Amino acid sequence: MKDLRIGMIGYGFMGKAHSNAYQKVNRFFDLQTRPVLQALCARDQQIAQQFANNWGYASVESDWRALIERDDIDAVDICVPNHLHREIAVAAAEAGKWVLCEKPLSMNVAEAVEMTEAVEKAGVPNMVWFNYRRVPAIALAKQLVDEGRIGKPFHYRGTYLQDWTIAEDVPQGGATLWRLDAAAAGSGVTGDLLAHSIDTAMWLNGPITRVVADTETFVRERMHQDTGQVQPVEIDDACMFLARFQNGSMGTFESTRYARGRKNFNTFELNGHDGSCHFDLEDPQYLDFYEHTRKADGQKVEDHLTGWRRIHTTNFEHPYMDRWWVPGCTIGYEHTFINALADFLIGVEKGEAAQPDFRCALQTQMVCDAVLESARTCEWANVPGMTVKR
Ligand code: SOE
Repeated sequence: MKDLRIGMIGYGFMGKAHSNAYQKVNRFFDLQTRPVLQALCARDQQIAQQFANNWGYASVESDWRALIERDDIDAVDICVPNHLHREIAVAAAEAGKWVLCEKPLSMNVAEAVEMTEAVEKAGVPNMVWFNYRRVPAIALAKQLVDEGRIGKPFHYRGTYLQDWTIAEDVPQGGATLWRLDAAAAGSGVTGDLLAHSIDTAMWLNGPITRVVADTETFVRERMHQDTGQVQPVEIDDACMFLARFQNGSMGTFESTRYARGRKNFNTFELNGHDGSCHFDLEDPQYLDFYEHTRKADGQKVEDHLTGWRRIHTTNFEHPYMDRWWVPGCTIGYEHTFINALADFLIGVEKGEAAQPDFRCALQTQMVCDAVLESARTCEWANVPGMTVKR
């Protein structure tokens, strides 16, 4: 068993989710690597210490550069607002650290390219925490695609809806609300929510080649917590786009933070010649599957038993579930991070980089940038072609 000494930068929602994964991964997965919570870094020393005490970090730092310089840190985990990802990731890679980065990888493609080149030049293991791939029901959808059960794909439909920014007096900037500040976030729902949808879509259905998009900012001014001033809101509150996939299928995507009642409504449906599947994160144990049924001779038919099947993805045979509880007992949001970390560590141990790594997340960033460009120009935007492992 080899220790992997973690230097965590950030202490918010994702700092907790990742710290929890480091603590639990060895209890549920057989690994040769053991993450050790070595240091927690946050600008405010008192907050850093409180977080470190609560989660069991051995030490604290208030400057990420000092953290990266330490010889007793093997891997740096970036859980800070998006505008800080690039500088930290590049410095960490140059210092020879493994780099794990919260999504989206960066503010834009130019940054993502620089970060990808830095980790590849340094030859350090790297990954981006697109955790939803590790929901058993979504991983099962991938298995169905790979098994040929969906067949030639025609349509992909992704939605990611929330409602937490409807009130006009929600400020921008500062803890968690930096997501409303374009200077810290880069974009609104496109980078924060659609990046998840795009990652899942391209994992299941291959590369997106072109898009046409429309965005809206419903609340145009909000008080900024850093300045106390009412400032323009520069992020997209909502975004809808049409997409074409390389395999010839058509896609629609919709995301907003103004869908009253929708808290974390992340759904997709894929329709192919031989079947369809549908997933909804607000009901995450289930994958809905429609199979164009087969006769014994292999012919496909519809008959009186044909219909959608709700698969409760808790059998030992379902992805990840042989690591958790007995059939019928569910896992939840936190476990997607533990599953993601396990895949990453197993990949490094086997010498086969687990996906999504930085290069894979760069392709997602290319789609995000194309979406925002199309919304600006009101024209279709091409996504640069690139071959990546997914
Ligand atoms: C935004 O509200 C958010 O926290 C995203 O930043 C996460 O990536 C998503 O998983 C849940 O919603």
